[in-house]
Amino acid sequence: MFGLFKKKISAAVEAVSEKIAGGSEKKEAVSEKPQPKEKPTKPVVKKEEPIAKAEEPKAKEAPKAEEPEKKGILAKITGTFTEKTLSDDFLKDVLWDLELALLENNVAQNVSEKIIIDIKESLSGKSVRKKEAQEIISNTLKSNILEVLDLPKIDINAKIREKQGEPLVIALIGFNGAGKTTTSAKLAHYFMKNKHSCVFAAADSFRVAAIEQLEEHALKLGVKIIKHNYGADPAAVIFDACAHAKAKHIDVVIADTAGRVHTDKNLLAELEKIVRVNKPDLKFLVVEAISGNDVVEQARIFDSVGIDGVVLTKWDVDEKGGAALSLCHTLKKPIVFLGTGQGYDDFVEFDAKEVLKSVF
Ligand SMILES: Nc1nc2c(ncn2[C@@H]2O[C@H](COP(=O)(O)OP(=O)(O)O)[C@@H](O)[C@H]2O)c(=O)[nH]1
Ligand SMILES: [Mg+2]
Repeated sequence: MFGLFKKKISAAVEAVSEKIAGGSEKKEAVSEKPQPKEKPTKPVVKKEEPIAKAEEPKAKEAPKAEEPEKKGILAKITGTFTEKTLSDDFLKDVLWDLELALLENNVAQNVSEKIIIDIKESLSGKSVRKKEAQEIISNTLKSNILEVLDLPKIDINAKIREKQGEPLVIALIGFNGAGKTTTSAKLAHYFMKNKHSCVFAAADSFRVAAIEQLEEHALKLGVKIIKHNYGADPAAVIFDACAHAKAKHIDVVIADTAGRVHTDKNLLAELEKIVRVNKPDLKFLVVEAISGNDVVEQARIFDSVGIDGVVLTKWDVDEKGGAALSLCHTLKKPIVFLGTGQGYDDFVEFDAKEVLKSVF
């Protein structure tokens, strides 16, 4: 998980830490702490302090040219020579590389900005070596990512129990091709493994072959499917599936809805009707992990009907991870499952701490 994210972000942290460590020593890049002034014409020669003077006699040039280098190395080891502190301007420049890496991994701009501000605050006015810089940056990244991702979990199995005999109704919503039908099948497989019975509601009566696609899964999984004809009212299909589930004491109704383009007002109105009529217990937004920054816009539009959680699909295709951060930050709703392939078992419960462990 987060494979690419890990690779790219680790590389950026490494590079940025290197620059920051350099910046802790380079005068031109950072603000200087006031130091006791030395008279330039009369350097005080101490045994342990090397002399770095270009005006020295030529005969002594060779050994003296090496001395400042020695001093630099010694300073790096002891840390005593680092007298410059990191200025905000310098950090802003240097941390841009990290911000870019976050943006390239589809982390929404407001999320990456917050991360960078936090890192800047942790480093500002400090004088650090590479390892410390790396530690500060990694820890700030970790705490920020955890803060964004670690939202209260949805315990679906507990929700089924809470319904006390009534079916739990789950509606999957999202764009065409996001993976709603595949996720319907994976959910059914997941519930059956947990000894819960399911019924499908073929509520995508809009897209060509959508009903047949779900029927195929129903057949393979041995799950009953409630369907109407194409063009039928999807709210009515789900209503019938709920009635069937109640009559047959089925635990879960999984409603596979039509993929809707958020600019299509009719389809959104249809979704609102589904919610008004059937009051699903859980509305899961199904989103591809490969979505770019438009994921935030998608989430906001679909959240007009009230999203309870997210299923992030195609995690196996793209491990950037940024979409996960952006969605959680925008919706403040948890990612419930990750789709990790096309098989029924390629479906894992999302755990923020586990994900984080795999990144750092
Ligand atoms: N690699 C991969 N492919 C997926 C995943 N989920 C769905 N797909 C594929 O994405 C395509 C669209 O999925 P579908 O369920 O029809 O999307 P829908 O239009 O939202 O119902 C299909 O080819 C699926 O096999 C996933 O987690 N990983
Ligand atoms: Mg579909």
